[in-house]
Amino acid sequence: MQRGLPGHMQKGRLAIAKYAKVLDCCLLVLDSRAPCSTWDPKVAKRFSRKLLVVLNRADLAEPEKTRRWEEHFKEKGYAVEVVDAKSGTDIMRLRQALESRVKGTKPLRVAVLGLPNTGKSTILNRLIGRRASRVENRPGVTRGPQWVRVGKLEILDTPGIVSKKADLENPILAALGLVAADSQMAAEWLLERILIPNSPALTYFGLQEPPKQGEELSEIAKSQGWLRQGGQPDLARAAQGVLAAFQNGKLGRWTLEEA
Ligand SMILES: Nc1nc2c(ncn2[C@@H]2O[C@H](COP(=O)(O)OP(=O)(O)OP(=O)(O)O)[C@@H](O)[C@H]2O)c(=O)[nH]1
Ligand SMILES: [Mg+2]
Repeated sequence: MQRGLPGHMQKGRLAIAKYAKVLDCCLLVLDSRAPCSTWDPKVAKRFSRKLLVVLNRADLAEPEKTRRWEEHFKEKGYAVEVVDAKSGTDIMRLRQALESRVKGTKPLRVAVLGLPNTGKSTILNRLIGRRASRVENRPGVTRGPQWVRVGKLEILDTPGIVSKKADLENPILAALGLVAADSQMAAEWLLERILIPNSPALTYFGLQEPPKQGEELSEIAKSQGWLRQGGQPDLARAAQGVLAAFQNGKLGRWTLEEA
């Protein structure tokens, strides 16, 4: 057991070890905005050629950078599909990629793995065409592994797994809403990157130009009227507002990591 991780995430990892032998394929669900931070080297090693990389949330990432990430994983020898599971874009291609792996009459056993809140249950629901698994916009929603069958596919939804304790402190993962870390730290980290000239984030927050480094959060708090009693900027409120807007795509499409 790894210390410092929530209980069901540890159990999730043990369950995967148990199921790995019976699985024919593993969908490793990555967030297209941060494919490197959401990559799981242990899962990749365990499943190797059985791995199919899913670049999800393509609707929130920069298309050209997503193409580069797709190439990157292909060059490493992995099968890759780019999807937006929320609207269902390109899910058909993912289903066909899975069906092409079916051999004879035996069902293909597929697990959906990835960090919490990457969209695993949404992908499963899309693949099977109904709401079999609960979906919510917060990490830790799926509590235990669950098998669902559709045609010749037997799909296992799993609880999101944080494989490294460092992930819990990674500002990128916190900015994406995949782990619950210090939101002020995550918002500051994010704003330094996205409050650049011509950024849609500037327009969204009513700023004329990028604030000085270190003053981003307080400038936004002032422009949005997020103030505490006495008129001081409410930085905690501003951090929540910034992260929510970013995670909902209101600040434009961003890819935070380069291939
Ligand atoms: N914009 C966008 N949102 C998505 C996409 N896929 C999933 N979501 C949203 O992301 C949130 C999390 O989705 P889930 O399917 O519950 O994520 P999960 O990986 O199963 O989460 P856990 O069970 O907690 O590990 C939900 O609000 C989904 O609607 C996508 O491609 N684009
Ligand atoms: Mg889930």
